[in-house]
Amino acid sequence: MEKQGKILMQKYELGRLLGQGTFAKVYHARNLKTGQPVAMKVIDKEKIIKVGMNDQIKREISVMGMVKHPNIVQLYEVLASKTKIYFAMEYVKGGELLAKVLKGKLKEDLARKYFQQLIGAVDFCHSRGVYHRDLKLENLLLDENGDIKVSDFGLSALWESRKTDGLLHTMCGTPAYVAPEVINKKGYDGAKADIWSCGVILFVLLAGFLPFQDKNLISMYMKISRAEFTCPLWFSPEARKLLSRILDPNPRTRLSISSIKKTPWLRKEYNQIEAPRLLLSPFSGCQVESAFDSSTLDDGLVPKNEAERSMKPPSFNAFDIISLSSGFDLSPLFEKNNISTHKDRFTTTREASTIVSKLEEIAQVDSKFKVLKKNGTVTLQGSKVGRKGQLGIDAEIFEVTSSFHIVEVKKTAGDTLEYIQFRDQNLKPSLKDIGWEWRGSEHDG
Ligand code: ISQ
Repeated sequence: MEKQGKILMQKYELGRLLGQGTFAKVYHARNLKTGQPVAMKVIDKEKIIKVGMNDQIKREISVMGMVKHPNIVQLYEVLASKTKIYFAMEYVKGGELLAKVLKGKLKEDLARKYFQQLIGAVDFCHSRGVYHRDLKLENLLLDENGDIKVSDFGLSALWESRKTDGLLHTMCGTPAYVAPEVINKKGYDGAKADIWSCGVILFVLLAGFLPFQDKNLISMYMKISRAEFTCPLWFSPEARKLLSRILDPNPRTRLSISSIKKTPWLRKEYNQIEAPRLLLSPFSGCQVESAFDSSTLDDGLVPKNEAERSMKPPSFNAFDIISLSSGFDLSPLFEKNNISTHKDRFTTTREASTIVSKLEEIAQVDSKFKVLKKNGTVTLQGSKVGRKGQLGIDAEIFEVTSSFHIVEVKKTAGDTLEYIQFRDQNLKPSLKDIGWEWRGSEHDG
């Protein structure tokens, strides 16, 4: 009989170690109920706090939950214990692209295919304001179909370079993929810095070695700053031209993603995997659809077209989960100084439609509020004028998993005291009825 691994939260069985960094370990794991294999990233909260994780890293963690793309390792779920944070991610079978390159340079057509997929994934993230900031070959995995999956979109800053043997050994722990403006600490555009790293990756795929290498770190910095690199003889003229426009030390004149996509080298046998149209809002399943479909919307708010109809509420991301988990509340760092806002959070295992019905029910007691519904937000508009005008309340529903929602209730207008009174006398008791749990308030400012 097979030895059973450690059981995590009665949900996953942990298996072998897949990778290790300073703050995190990745294990192969299996969902006990479905049997689905996952890559489980285990992060030590204490270690992160100890080193004074900067704002950027905290923000980056949030990114993982926001991006769903066929060429990006997907985050399925975030779990948290007192001391650890667990990211259950898509398990990618085919290993690292690095291992393939270590065996030798790739043929131009294969390098093109990987580069097309990489650019597609990066473009997808950039168009949503998400930047990787640490793109390198080690972050590119291969799935069972031989397609690329970019890992650590969001967590890369937590990883230290791993030791590898062979051809690319010297690049570990070096700024080999880092754009000149990042090295020079001038303040940089995340999109242009990622594009530079993509250029370095393309060079490595085609050459089998790094474009900027030197035993002396200062000399290496100099080479990067001046974009001093030489293409091997076997590079085609189109590939050379593309690389010279991507590895441009001036971020302003460096090719943009849209220009890269138009270049003859990339367009040849263009085989980008199409990303589904709406991937930023994983408010999935028919439960949400039914909660917000036109029949339940107020007249004035019925979506007019398909694009509007597909607008769904955003999902809570990993950062929010971490913020909510005890001893790791980072939210005050990110909230705007706006003294007029007051927020409360509730969690529930009920469906989105039930949440909406309950809010409607509460609003209609004593005809206190008019209810408007749009894009995952239920707006309660006070029907009476209070001390500071009509009370306005927005309740935003976020899907964490299909069976777990967070409802963020926010005062948008009117008097704070009236809001608190409504929350404590109407909202909290009614929500308790259906098993909601109040997760605390935030008063900005
Ligand atoms: C997914 N699958 C295999 C290995 C992994 C390593 C890090 C992040 C995600 C992964």
